[in-house]
This record gives sequence, C-alpha cells and structure tokens, in this order.
Amino acid sequence: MTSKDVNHGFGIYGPDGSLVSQVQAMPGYVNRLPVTFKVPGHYTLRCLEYCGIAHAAMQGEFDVR
Ligand SMILES: [Cu+2]
Repeated sequence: MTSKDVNHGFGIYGPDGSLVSQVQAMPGYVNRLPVTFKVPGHYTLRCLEYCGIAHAAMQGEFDVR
C-alpha cells in the first residue's frame, strides 16, 4: 500500500460493519497488509484519514466467497 499524493488510511470493513484491518498509505513508503478473510460476504473499503476534498468518495467494495 502506498500513495502518490498524501496520506490515506486504508480500512477494510467486514460484512457486519466492523473494522477488519487497516493500514496507512503514505507517499514514499510501501506498507503491506496481510489479511486472510475467513468470513464470506460483502466487504467495504474506506479511507480513514481526511485526505482532501474527495475524501468521502474514497470507497470501494468486494465480495469474499
Ligand atoms: Cu481520505
């Protein structure tokens, strides 16, 4: 995990809405986030650190089957 602009907080939320794991994305650094998903379902990604005007749009999602 890294960033091309500013610091971001990369958070993974599980199907029940709880925070599964998180890592900082920072320019000039590469951080690794090893995660094993044991619970199938719909996961969401959110930026956890205010990073600018588009912060609220920094979301994603994926499914674990
Ligand atoms: Cu942000």
